[in-house]
Amino acid sequence: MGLSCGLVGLPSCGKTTIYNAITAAGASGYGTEMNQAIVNMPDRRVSKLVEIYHPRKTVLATLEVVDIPGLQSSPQSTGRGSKLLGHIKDVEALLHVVRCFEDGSIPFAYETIDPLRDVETVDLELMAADSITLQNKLTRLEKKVKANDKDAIRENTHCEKIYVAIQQGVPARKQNLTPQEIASVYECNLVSLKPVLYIANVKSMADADNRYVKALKQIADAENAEMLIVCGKDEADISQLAPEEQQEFLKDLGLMESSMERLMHAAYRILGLISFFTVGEDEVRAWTCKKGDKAPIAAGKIHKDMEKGFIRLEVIRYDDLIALGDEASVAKAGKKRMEGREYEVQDGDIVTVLFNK
Ligand SMILES: Nc1nc2c(ncn2[C@@H]2O[C@H](COP(=O)(O)OP(=O)(O)O)[C@@H](O)[C@H]2O)c(=O)[nH]1
Ligand SMILES: [Mg+2]
Repeated sequence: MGLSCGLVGLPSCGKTTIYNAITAAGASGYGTEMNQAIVNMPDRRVSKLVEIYHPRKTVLATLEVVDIPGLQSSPQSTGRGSKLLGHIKDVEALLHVVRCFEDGSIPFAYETIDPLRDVETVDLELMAADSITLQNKLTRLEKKVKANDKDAIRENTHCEKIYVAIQQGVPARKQNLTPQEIASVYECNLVSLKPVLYIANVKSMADADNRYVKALKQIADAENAEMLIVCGKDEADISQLAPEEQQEFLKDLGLMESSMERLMHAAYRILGLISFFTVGEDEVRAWTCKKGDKAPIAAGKIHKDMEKGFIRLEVIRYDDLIALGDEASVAKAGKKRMEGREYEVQDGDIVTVLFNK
């Protein structure tokens, strides 16, 4: 495990509120401390599989969500927020919450609501941190470059290029970096390189197309990022209710599913994750792996021995199982497959691992 995403954004944009909605943890809104939780990945497919197998145990995939407070509205000094930036370094993706609601009673750093200004402000702070990281790396490389070390010279060129673009105000994730350039700054763990999911926090779904949301959508589109609209406050309240009641309220709000469910799925996507399943009377379980992971790696998520002694993978597709009703029918239809070490596990695969113990 260990993959996590962090909520970032200016103070009072709604991070803790949304964290509460995701985790139903009821964290206090005022803390300057970081909140952190392992959250179950909602997955309707698991519920369907449970209807088929009636397992004794059901386990969902999980994702770590961190509520990172403390980004300031005016990044002037370099030292400030270093602890916070450390937390940002620890997460693999950023859920960037942007205040898209007007409410005079809720203090905010600015008089006005302005998503572009807010996003730029947060990006500035991320880039300030990356500047320092890159400068340090460039200093470390100096000696080797002078000694004509080929690798160091290449890394130096890449780091300088990224550094210069950051000075011009372009976050690393928007620099269209090549795989080689990314490799050169891999150890820097640049925060402005982390994938971003934008979250437009609105008061109600009636505001879903207000001008602030539109402005944020433009920002997201310009960098090929996703944007989700959530009613942080309402969803946080709803998450405290019993599941049946939650459905009622969501309907009242005109929502089919909790936007937290959509949010979690989007976070999964930007982290490049997929789910596969193991099924049986004992347990129905969702597992997480990276898109593109080969069969032995995915099997290793279940048990390290399965990776070491991997022989092959029996795979059926979730959709085939649902369409045909049971495993025997899937097999009869010729849709049960045997896959080897080179097979890339797909989202929705139901697998059995054959391995040497
Ligand atoms: N009206 C309204 N208020 C919200 C919404 N989201 C958050 N708030 C309020 O805004 C204030 C700041 O939210 P909080 O989550 O603590 O912001 P954080 O500083 O980003 O963690 C709290 O009083 C919340 O109740 C929303 O969608 N609508
Ligand atoms: Mg907070």
